[in-house]
Amino acid sequence: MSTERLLERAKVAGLGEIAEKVLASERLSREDGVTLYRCPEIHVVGELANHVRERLHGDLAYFNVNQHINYTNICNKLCRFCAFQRLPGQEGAYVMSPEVVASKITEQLEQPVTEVHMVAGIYPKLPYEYYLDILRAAKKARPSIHVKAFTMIELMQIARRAKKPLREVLPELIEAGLGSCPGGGAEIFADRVHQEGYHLKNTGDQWLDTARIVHEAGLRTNCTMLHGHIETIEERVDHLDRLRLLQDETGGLQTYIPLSFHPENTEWAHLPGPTAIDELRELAVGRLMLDNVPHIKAYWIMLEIPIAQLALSYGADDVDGTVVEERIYHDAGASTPQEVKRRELMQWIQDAGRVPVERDTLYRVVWSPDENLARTGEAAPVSG
Ligand code: V47
Repeated sequence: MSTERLLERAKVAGLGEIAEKVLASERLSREDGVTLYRCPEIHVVGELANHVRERLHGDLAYFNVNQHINYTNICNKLCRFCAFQRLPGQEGAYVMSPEVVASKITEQLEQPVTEVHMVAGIYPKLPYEYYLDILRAAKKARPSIHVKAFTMIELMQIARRAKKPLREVLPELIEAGLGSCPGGGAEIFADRVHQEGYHLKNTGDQWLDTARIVHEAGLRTNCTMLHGHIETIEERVDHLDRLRLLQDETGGLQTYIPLSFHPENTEWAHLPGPTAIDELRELAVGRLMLDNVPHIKAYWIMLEIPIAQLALSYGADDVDGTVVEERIYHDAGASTPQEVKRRELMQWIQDAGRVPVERDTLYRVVWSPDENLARTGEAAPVSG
């Protein structure tokens, strides 16, 4: 769509001033964020986000060939939104030994997996050595694999068990194989929501302080926001603004992933959860507000495939990966398939009118239909 047409449509939707800022690559204010959330013209919000997405990435849409391993579901944080957690001894509770982690990885050796994504509950009995051992086991099973592991709350727990400051623990985790960190566990930073929904977990400030230390240690992380439960629009805008300020400081955030609340089997099962339109708006507002985060991920496992396809025209440029075995969303009612093959992911992206590019965890090109891209290995700008 031409910029004139986009501006015209935005003016009719009451988004004229915001559109002018977007076209001039100017930062949006918190008030602009609230306006975007309240605007009934969701398609115009999406068109603005698509403009930014195409300015940054053209028609490219990224995916990777990855594998998720949730090494334990035992957790003492009792988050009200979570269906995955179990108490020690409860039916279904498990902890994977380093050998089991290794065997999950060797089972996939025939597949061109480049990343293992490892996150889990907080089980205080696990010793510091356990975390080093699962990293080592993963790297030994497949030396070329990039290990993206441990959310900020897990890192806080690991440092507690190591009885050392995180700054001293991170080099040891890196030595054992840690390559980057996922973005989960941020939820909504606002204290009100923290108190009501997950008061035993890290606060918003602790999440941000931990991510700052991780970035300073040279690791990149992703970031998330769990939406569609008890949070207000203003609390979502506050969350996005605080992520944006962290990124101004460190440049360490690679990808933002809005996580849609799945209510089934949780203490918040009475809440309806977000609609498909809410999910598309969340991706679009994320793209528009987080002007300094290079990538926006539409996590297909959580969204369902048709919404992930639409999302590629609502600000998202990434759909995550092949995943293999997912528990957090399936325990909370997700009905998406557990595993998709590389070829299927590429076909969905093509069917959505985008050009699939296989990336590694750090957004270097693994495969692209464009030989130049594939040769240089430069997928997309990653700031910092
Ligand atoms: O930390 C838990 C959230 C996260 C529910 O970094 C729930 O590339 C919705 O962070 N409904 C795990 N959300 C998923 C995650 C993630 C996924 C894909 C890629 C990346 C990445 C990160 O999911 C948890 C929590 O914030 N969560 N329960 C639920 N019922």
